[in-house]
Amino acid sequence: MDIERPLSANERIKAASNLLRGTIADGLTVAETGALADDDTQLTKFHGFYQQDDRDLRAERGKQRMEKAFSFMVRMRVPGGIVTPAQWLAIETLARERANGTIRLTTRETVQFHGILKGNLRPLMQGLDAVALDTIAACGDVNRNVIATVAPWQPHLQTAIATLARDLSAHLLPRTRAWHEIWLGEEKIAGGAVEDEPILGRTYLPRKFKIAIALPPYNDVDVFAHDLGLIAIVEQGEILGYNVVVGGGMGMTHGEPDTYPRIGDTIGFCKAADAIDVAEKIVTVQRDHGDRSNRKHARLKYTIDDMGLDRFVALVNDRLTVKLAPAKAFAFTSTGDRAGWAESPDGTSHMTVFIENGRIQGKAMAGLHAIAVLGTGRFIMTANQNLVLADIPPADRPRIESLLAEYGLDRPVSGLRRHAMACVALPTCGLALAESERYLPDLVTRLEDELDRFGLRDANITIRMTGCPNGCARPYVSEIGLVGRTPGIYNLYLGGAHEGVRLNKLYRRDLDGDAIVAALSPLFALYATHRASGEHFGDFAIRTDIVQATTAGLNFHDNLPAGVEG
Ligand code: SRM
Ligand code: SF4
Repeated sequence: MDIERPLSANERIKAASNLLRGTIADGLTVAETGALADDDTQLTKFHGFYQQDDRDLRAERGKQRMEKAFSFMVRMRVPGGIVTPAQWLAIETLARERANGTIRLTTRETVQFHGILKGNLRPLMQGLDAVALDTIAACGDVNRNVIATVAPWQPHLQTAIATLARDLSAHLLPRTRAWHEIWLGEEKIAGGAVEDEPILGRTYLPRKFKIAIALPPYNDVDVFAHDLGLIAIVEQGEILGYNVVVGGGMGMTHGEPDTYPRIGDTIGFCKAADAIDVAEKIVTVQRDHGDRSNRKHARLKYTIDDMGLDRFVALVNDRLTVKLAPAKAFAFTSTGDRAGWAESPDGTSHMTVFIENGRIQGKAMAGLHAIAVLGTGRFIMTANQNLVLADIPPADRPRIESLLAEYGLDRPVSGLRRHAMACVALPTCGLALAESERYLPDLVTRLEDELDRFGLRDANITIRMTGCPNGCARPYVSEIGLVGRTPGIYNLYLGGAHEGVRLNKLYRRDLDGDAIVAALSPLFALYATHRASGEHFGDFAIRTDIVQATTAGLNFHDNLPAGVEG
């Protein structure tokens, strides 16, 4: 029997917010502070932005008794990650004029702007709206940006899944007009008409909710790391429907074994036409049964583990007109992005541009500007923080090739670097315990030297770093995972599957950079000499007992190597 527990503070804030309005609009006019009211900083997430402060400056400003260096991070909603060159140019202008001059591609196929001062929030939102972009529900207790496999070289299938991503995002979007009122100055609803939230409910979801759509053989979206994953099943060149995966998630807290990353469970198959209904019913089961007391226990993964998968599936099927059918067979080969150029049967070409940790600035920004000005093709952001220049007609390809070369956007990188991801972390992320984006490139350089010693420069090994255990770069499904503990110190995880179908396992605690290199170098040596043909590093780590396989979120913290427990 459920024990009544008090609702979390966020539930109170949502309930009192008048459908996400709070006092945000008033707070924008207060010139004495660069910040917003505390409760409003929870509500702004639903509008797609976070209040932050520059952590590099925190101590110094504290000493001088100055207010923290407040600024805001704004995240766009771009289902499927697709923008036009004209939209790209607008994003770039806004980054330069209203933010810190950089564009940050995220692990969820969108853009974050950093360093926005309070007075620049409205102009930025209006600038996005002017090119048909928005930030609605990019953060907060709602369905987030829906991501989808990036495979423009299969145009017919890519269009189908990108359309589903857009439709899902629109269907599950909050219905409140708060965003339009506050940021665009839209008239308040006249005549006392009552807005409602028929799907999400007036206090929205208990926690964030994330959807990914994968198109085998590519698991470039890490479909098993999502609250809801849809895996396209293709027969005779058409998408028949989707396998449905539920309860994936990455976040955990150091030292709290009740929190854990989890790989989603496959619960069945639905026809393509039913996918939106299936998503809606899964969302509403989570809305009604998710934990609204403890936010660390509120994601769908815990709802499922608490009630049991069978009961969860029964609840979903009860709400569905067309019940889930048995799942169908499929296979994944990788989680990474393709390298370089690919061609479609219709003659168009697609170039995957490697963007280290998604940060675009300086020469890379100038190069992408020069390409966008040509107005050809589309820009597609990937869930691996890269950018695909898609649908380039044959006549435009030579010009783009020369621009890529001129701006260094086609430089070859090692297998490790190409499969590396780091979260933002310092200086903007308020939750960071250690560096990530600013540190991983140097660490990869050191690891490349080790890989070179063993002839492994081209080995495709996934490595992901986060500055804290929340898992924003999905480190727990990588072959090498590094998770920040304190400044300069990381836990090292091994044994994730290259295809993103298995969690990794803690291998060593509390390592600094030297210790990380010292721990991995002998394993690279063993891998070079003892791997089976085609065997990936993560599978090798399991087969050779370097770590035990993690078979479910609930045993992520079990069976650790000797000396690592406790
Ligand atoms: Fe994340 C919180 C950045 C993808 C799990 N994430 C944050 C915040 C907003 C910090 C905060 O709450 O104050 C970070 C802002 C940093 C900054 O300064 O910009 C942040 N998360 C990011 C991004 C930008 C990482 C990146 O380098 O690309 C990604 C933006 C995605 C997007 O465009 O929507 C990002 N975050 C993820 C992912 C990966 C994914 O979704 O595929 C995860 C793990 C998957 C999952 O959700 O389980 C993730 N972020 C979290 C969590 C832990 C959630 C949990 O269930 O425990 C937090 C903290 C929280 O929610 O309390 C968090
Ligand atoms: Fe911040 Fe932690 Fe997410 Fe990195 S993983 S961006 S440090 S919340």
